[in-house]
Amino acid sequence: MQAYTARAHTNIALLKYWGKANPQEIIPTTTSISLTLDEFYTDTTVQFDTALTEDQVILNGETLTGKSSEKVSKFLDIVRSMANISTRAYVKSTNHVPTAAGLASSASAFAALAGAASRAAGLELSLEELSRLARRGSGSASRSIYGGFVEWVRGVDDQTSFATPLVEDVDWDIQLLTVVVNDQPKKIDSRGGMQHTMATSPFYQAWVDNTNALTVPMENAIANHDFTQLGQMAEANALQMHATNTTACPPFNYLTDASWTVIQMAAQLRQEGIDVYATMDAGPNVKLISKAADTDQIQARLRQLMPDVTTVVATPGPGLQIVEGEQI
Ligand code: 2P0
Repeated sequence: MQAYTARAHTNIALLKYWGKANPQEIIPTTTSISLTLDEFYTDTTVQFDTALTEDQVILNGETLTGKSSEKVSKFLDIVRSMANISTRAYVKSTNHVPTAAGLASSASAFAALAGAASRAAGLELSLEELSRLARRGSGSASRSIYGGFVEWVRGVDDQTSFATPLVEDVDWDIQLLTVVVNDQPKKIDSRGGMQHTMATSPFYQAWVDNTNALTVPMENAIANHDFTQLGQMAEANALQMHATNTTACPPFNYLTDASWTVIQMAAQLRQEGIDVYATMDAGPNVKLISKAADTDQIQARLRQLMPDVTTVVATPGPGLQIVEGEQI
């Protein structure tokens, strides 16, 4: 069968997904809103081949085994059942996401895999169907089907839970400046972390209610290019998400002293008139929602406070691309 290659860009949530109403089908408890990034993406080639007796998965030049390869095979099983085939596949994937930046790669990985695998299996899925399929690999992947600002409507089941674009071509000044802090704490993966928090934090339901109540205000801030409103809501939502982790039982925490230094730096810069806000995911790195015009000032302050820290600037990026063959 013909090989297909897809490129999907990663995304960062401004309104977060943190918990599943249905873990089997990955139906979230909250609607989330994200920005797809230009600089970081995954390229994945899939070819189904009757000569194979099992799926063969190569990530960044290394053959995957064990749990990681099982996760890909399980996802391919969904595609095979949709296409009514049982053929095994050859999957070759390259992540263009700097590991040190700690930016999520499962979003771009499963969006690219959904695109390449579905086409290689002979399916012609709509973007809505691709978003639903990508969601079943990793929730945040549902949003990486589209470029720009994207909303994943939580829905209630497989049919109703998918992402839609809010603004695909972002024509105003907004960027995410990732501050890569060095002191990586013990890793708790997001799947396990969100499940534990949901089961044990007494504040979890309050977080869900607050997040869902922010959906329309955040849509409006994006439509109005209201950077300040958007930044304020995103920072509050991120801090509230992390508060559910520190109030889980037993508690855990992705944020370190270095993360807090950056969060407090953003607050100080705002007092000095620079519009900059922090958002954090399942790790200690802080993404500063900022304007290109302020990059130099933000980086200068960072160098004063944390001389060894590195930064990665990312701007809004495009949606999924799929081509025939092994090159994109
Ligand atoms: C998000 N995160 O909205 C949130 C904020 C991390 C913090 O989506 O279990 O890898 O595969 O659906 O998508 C990371 O979780 O989790 C994530 P699964 P996923 O971006």
